[in-house]
Amino acid sequence: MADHDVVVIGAGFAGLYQLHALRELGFDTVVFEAGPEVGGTWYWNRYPGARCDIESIEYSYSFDPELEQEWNWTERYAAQPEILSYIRHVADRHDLRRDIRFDTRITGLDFDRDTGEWTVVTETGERVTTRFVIAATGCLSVPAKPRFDGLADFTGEVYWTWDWPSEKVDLRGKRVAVIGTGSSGLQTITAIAPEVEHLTVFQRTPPYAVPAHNGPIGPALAEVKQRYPEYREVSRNSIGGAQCADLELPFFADLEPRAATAYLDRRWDHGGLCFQQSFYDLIQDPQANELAAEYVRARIREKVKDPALAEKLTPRSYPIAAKRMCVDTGYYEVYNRDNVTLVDLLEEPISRITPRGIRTGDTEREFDVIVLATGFDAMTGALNAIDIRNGEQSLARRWADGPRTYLGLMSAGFPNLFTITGPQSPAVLSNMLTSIEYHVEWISDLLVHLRAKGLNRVEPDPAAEQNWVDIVADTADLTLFPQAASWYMGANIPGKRRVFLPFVGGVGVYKQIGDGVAIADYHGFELA
Ligand code: N01
Repeated sequence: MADHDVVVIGAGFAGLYQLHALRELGFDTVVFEAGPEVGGTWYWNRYPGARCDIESIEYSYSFDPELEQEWNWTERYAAQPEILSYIRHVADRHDLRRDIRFDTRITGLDFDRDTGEWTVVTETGERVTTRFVIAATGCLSVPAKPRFDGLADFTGEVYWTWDWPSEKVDLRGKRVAVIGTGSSGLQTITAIAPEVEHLTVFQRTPPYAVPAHNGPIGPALAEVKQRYPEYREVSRNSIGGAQCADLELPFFADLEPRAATAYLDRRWDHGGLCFQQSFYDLIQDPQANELAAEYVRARIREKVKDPALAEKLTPRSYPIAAKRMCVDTGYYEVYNRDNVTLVDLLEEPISRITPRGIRTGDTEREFDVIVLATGFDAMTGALNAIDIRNGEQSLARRWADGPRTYLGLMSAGFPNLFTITGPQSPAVLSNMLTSIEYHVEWISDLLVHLRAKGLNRVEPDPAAEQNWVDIVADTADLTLFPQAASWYMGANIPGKRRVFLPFVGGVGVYKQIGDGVAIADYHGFELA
């Protein structure tokens, strides 16, 4: 008899809801969390300016209607401290902490085919057995740590955005370097520029950033609270798991040029990631994509006073939205400040970090602080960081040529092991909260179904899995996504096989497939 029915790994948004859902259903469930507190991503990523790029009204749980009514977001896009307070509040409200083992990193999972149990191994060597394991380990939780020669010899302070100290870091009067201009870098740069003596940004690939138009949430929240159930239903059936202010989504080819630009204007003025839904086929039609890309380039030229600098900040080498777009609050304007310098690494790559600063070519710039905002080993990193075995094979080995899953939920040969927002599900292409809730509820329903039938084992049929792997790859190939060297493709991790990791078909389509599979007696899964 196993120690537990279910072990959940991770106490972020996904793990917490999974614990709550299974506890309500009467499963003996325990959560292991590597950190000392709930929150996952939102616990660790506390760098200056950290903020969600999905609107607060959407980036919240829908499973608890009272919580929906009682919680009051203050801003259109919540900052990290507010999101962490929310997660803590949920943990307290549902008394979740008593079933969470903090400061306990899981390093191994071993499935015994004879007993049908998983042995879960912690960093300290403790072993716990369980019938089911649910990895709620996050999509962007294992940092990419690019090698910078000399970093260890730097005599100043070094901070990684994903592991920012919890105590205040005083950057006033300091010469600060930031390496990386994805979402984390961009938010850090915008927040610290007014504070530091001098900021030098080391940019390799310029991002496309759209304005957030962030501000107090105002009456919008009260209005949505009156119709939250219907509102959520629309989001669950949308492309991205969140909705745009106007739901109209035209095909580019149906629009006259002036009308197409008017759509871009509307989205730009509204702000946020909905810009990439200006046209239904923005990420498929190269012409639509180029129009949107050129639109952003023109906006950058408007915002940055120095034309040569504006050009360096202008993305040209990849389609817009093929790398995750950034949502900014005054990012480009930062470069109009006298205390900010941009170093274009395409012109002068970093040769090494020296004890006093950073050397590019023959130039050495001196710094007091280096901030690294260099991204994550996305989607598969956290799973591959655990030695997951089924007696014969390791999951990492099986996934050497890219993840192999059925619906992003399970992998053949690894029974009773689920992933929440795993690779080959919409996950990072969606509002994570919508996708998390869908997976938690889908997995919970399946466990109830197994229990009701007196069954205790489930795994994908290899043919169904192959089919899904093909669907994920084929649909991605219909888009412009593969044209960018992005973390969606695993391109930021040396040696990682380049395959498109999430499912591009959208949250609503994915839900239809997932619901259909469940209704058809879990078609494509072997239940035993
Ligand atoms: O990471 P990234 P991130 N030398 O991979 C550069 C979510 N998120 O942490 O593009 C020099 O996007 C790299 O350059 P390049 C969101 O989904 C959300 O910023 O590889 N530079 C790039 O500029 C996001 O997309 C929020 O050429 C190097 C940067 O580092 C995802 O997390 C906030 C380098 C990495 O950018 C990841 O974002 C934060 C090297 N050796 C994160 N290696 C919000 O909700 C890498 N770079 C707003």
